[in-house]
Amino acid sequence: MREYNVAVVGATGVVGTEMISTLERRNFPVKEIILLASERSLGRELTFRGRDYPVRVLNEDSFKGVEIGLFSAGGSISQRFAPVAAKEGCVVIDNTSAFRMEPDIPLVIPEVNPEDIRAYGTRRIIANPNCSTIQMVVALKPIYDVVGIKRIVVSTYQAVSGTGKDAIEELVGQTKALLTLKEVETKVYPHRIAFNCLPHIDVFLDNGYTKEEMKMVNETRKILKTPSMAITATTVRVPVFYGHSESVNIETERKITPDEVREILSNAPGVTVIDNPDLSEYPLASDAAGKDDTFVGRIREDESIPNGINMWIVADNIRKGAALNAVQIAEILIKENYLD
Ligand code: L14
Repeated sequence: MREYNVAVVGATGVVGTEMISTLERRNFPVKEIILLASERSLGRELTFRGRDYPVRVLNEDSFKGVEIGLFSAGGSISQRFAPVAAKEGCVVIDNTSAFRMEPDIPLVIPEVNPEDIRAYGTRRIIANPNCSTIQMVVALKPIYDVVGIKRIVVSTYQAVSGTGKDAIEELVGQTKALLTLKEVETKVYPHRIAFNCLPHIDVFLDNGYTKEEMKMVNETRKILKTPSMAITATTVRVPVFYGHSESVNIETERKITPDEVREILSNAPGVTVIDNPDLSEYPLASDAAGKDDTFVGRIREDESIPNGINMWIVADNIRKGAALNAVQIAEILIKENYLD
């Protein structure tokens, strides 16, 4: 079997390290792994398949001979280096929001629109959607295919790991400080995240929504190819380390019962239904962390309208929300022979 030279950009980060372990876990056909990060990580080594590899400093010459680039080092790094990698013949799978909404860049969830991958075309960049978008659309697409969806109302409960290591440390530090009556330091987020909920993820836009909220709206429309679907989002940071949870309300075109939704989702790729309220069984971030699937439960009728369904959707934001989705895209590139 052919093997490929794979670069991980942002290799020392929360998503980067998960990308490395995902390549390993899924037995991705890696010929050579190239680990790239900023100067801050110089001197570090990371393990891949039992061997230690040095972390190299990302620069203009990093992509010679690289065939697949998994980028997760922030939007400005992607803006600058994804085109450099593409010029060297590398296909970039970009985990940042830098290119997602550009019309000639595919935005892909493998369970939803794998056929869009082949159109990476001249720019040689494929965008990985936002973590909150991915898990919601993985669960909604099978329902959309059967009865259509008119409107989505979503509120998220997002883990701090999405922001990175500093945010994980901030939640640990603040929790310890509060429990030992010490002074609380706040650096990463504008307010204390420990024992709190912050209705603020990414920056605020002119319309009063956050950029994270508008990513959910615009990315969902692009992936489903429904440019005018009614979607509204409220994204909230909660003191959870791994796993995003979402309360999702949909209004469908045609009537569907909760039993039918459970049946459809039980057969949907990448979805596990956990819905036994009598036994207090429903998806939890603490159970989803470290797993690949998207978990759906609390499926029930929205009794305030004729065709409404409510549900609770949970996934590991670093796995399906980032690293796993990116590696799945790379797997399709290979399997379908989309790489030249
Ligand atoms: O990829 O949780 O658009 O702070 C940017 C915000 C990822 C999550 C993206 C967070 C997100 C991140």
